[in-house]
Amino acid sequence: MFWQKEIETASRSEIEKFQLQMLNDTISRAKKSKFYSKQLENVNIVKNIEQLRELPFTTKEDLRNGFPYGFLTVDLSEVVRLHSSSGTTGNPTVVYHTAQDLQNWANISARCMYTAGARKNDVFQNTMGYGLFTGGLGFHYGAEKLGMMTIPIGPGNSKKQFWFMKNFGTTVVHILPSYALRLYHSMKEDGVDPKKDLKLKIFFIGAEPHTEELRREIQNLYGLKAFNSYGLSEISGPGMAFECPVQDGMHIWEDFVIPEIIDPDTLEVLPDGQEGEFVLTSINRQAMPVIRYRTRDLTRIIPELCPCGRTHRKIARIKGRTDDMMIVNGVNIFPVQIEKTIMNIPQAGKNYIIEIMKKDYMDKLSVKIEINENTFDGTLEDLECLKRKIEAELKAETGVSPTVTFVDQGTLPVTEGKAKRVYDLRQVKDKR
Ligand code: DLL
Repeated sequence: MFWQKEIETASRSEIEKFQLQMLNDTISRAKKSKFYSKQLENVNIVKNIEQLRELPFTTKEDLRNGFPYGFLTVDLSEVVRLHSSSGTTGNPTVVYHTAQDLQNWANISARCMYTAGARKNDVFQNTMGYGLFTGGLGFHYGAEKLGMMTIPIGPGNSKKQFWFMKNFGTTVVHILPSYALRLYHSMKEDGVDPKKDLKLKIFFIGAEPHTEELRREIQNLYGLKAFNSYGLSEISGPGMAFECPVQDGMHIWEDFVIPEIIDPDTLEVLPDGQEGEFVLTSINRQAMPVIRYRTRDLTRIIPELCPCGRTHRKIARIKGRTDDMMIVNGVNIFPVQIEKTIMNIPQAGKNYIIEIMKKDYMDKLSVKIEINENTFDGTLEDLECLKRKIEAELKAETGVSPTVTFVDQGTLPVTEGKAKRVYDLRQVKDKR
């Protein structure tokens, strides 16, 4: 059931045949929503997959503008869950699921895990966040579907993590790549050697950009295989593309989504092999399908067939993004969220920069703000109070804990033209 040979090794023409059917079903379903009833007003039936290119794109902005129910295709009574983006700036993007959507998502997640070698007798520890973020619940149900004993431990508390690993013989772990490194070093501090003391075999790593080098390091430190996992909340969450044992690119499950790569400037569809923006059409979603959704992620489709025998095409490791979204320890943040918080505080000047660094293997966000000498004339204690107030507000806004430092007015760099606010000092370089 988890290795669906007929589907996963189907020929290109067979794949296109079922995709066409699913795409047309999706279009007629999507037209029940307020947004697509207008957007697809003149679209009736698509006769071949190529014609997908003629349909308009959907953007994150559209989803925000459609808040709260503009994309919903079913009666609210059919919806059994929602997931939503964090942050309070503007409308969040909210994604709705019917019971069938959750079933389909669990099935595709179970397929990913099976592909990487996880089996019913494995013990699965899920260190991803449970809640509005899709990492936790998404793979939770896939793991249970596969029949693994599932430990819904959630993120953080490293000592507890390896206590569970040791006592319950965890073999498979779902983890952020940045946290995998941090966890290893906590183990080391406590004298735990994962290679000797634990039974770990497989890590699923994803939700944030990481390099091939980092993957290799994780594999070497723990003595296991780490599989890259890609997904986004707008199309369910984790499980959309996943590595097979060949570990050279992630299979996009083409019975769940139709992938395209476009030039982000001209919006032209690019041939397989060329790098551009990843665009996805969900063809197996009920409550809220999206058509030609611009993910803003940069990658390319690998043209060669995979030696594993699966015919669903693969994408290369995600290279970066075409927008300014930052991913800090797996949490998605837009600079505008930080700007809005600062602008609401009169004592803070208007010039600021955001730095992201690595410290103790985790991402650290720091915000340097010029003090406004016209509106701030307090003591050093007042300054400390102000710093804590801004830090608390930034935490409430972004969900991470940034450090605020004040600098004198006029000391931050002033760029000509578009201000450069974000300095990502993590050096995510990529070889693929
Ligand atoms: O991050 C879903 C997920 C959870 C994927 C757990 C994998 C594992 P969002 O919070 O909506 O959903 O963020 C989606 O994260 O557009 C990419 O920019 C980035 N991203 C996700 N997976 C990877 C990956 C989840 N393997 C956004 N490599 C996406 C690089 C990734 N970036």
